[in-house]
Amino acid sequence: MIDVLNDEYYMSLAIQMAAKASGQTGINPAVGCVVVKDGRIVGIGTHLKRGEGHAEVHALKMAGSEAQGATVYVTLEPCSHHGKTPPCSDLIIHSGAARVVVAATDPNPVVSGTGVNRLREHGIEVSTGLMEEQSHALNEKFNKYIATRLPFVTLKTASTLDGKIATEQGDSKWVTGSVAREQTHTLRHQHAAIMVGIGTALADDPQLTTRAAVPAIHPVRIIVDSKLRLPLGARVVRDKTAPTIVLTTEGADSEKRRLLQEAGVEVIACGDGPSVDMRAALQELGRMEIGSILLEGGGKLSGAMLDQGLIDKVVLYYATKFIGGASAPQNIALPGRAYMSEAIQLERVQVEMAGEDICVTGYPGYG
Ligand code: AOF
Ligand code: ZN
Repeated sequence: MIDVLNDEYYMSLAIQMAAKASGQTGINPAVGCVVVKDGRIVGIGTHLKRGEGHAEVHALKMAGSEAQGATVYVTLEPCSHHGKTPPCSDLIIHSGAARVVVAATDPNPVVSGTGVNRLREHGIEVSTGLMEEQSHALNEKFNKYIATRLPFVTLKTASTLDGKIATEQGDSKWVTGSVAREQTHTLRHQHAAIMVGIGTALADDPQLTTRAAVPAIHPVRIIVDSKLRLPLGARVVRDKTAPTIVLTTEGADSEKRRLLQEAGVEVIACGDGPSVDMRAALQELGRMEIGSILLEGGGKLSGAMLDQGLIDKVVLYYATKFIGGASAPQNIALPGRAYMSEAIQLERVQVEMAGEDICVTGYPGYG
């Protein structure tokens, strides 16, 4: 008999554990696993780092011989392939577990249903789909990257209600409050890279590091700089807190390129046009195993990428203020549409408060 309530109880624990490790597994998914025998939790595990044990490995090790006849709850289909680690489905089979409850199947083309099939072939009862949505939400970056080899791009902005990110005089401290700023650092932790345009880098000389209340990882820093205007004295060049990549064009000054490289910056030319070919750039970053990018401005780069259909998700903070100014910079400078029918429609929209600010999240539909 399948007891859905019980199943949800354990699966939600597995989801919670996975959620806490989200952001630290690189291009791998965040996965949690709980092993239950006769009404007792006998093993728990989370995938913590790419190249190290999968969630099932830790949980089954803890369970030991108690895994015999047990139920295994896992937020992602157990793998069936030899990657950096051996297949989890074989481990489950050898453990003697009787039943496996899976939240989501693994979109990795080398797994994709074969893990579940293997378990079934060995007489293990398998059900899938419990809390699938939560598992998907946790792994939206992995799900895109593993299927396309392109990084998942989240656009984050912080503006006034009239869409301004600074005043006409350039003052931007602070647009939003401390809660929104703290959440931004969590977002940084959850992405492999932070990206900004050269305008933002010149205006703010940002560090682009993660400064959250809980321990956090610094993403790779990416500056989009078609003419290599980034000063050698910029903080992202001088401080060695995290690697820095500059995306530029073939036509950029070769001497400046050499100087930046000497200073430890990786310079990548994408396209020979006047601006960086962002589609080619994302392909290159994907090849470098950068699975997710947090785009933090400025408005022109954000608008151009949204226009090209390169943004997967938006997180837009709005301070409940107006500052106006025709020349005050805009959060998203999207090239104008002639007709409402050409608007980019945000889908799966959620609105919540972040302290005193409004946070709108959603997924641009490019259909
Ligand atoms: C699982 N449990 O906890 C995770 C899985 O290179 P590897 O060996 O780490 O394999 C990575 C792939 O394994 C990854 O792309 C995804 O398909 C799956 N991740 N599978 O059974 C886990 N993290
Ligand atoms: Zn595995």
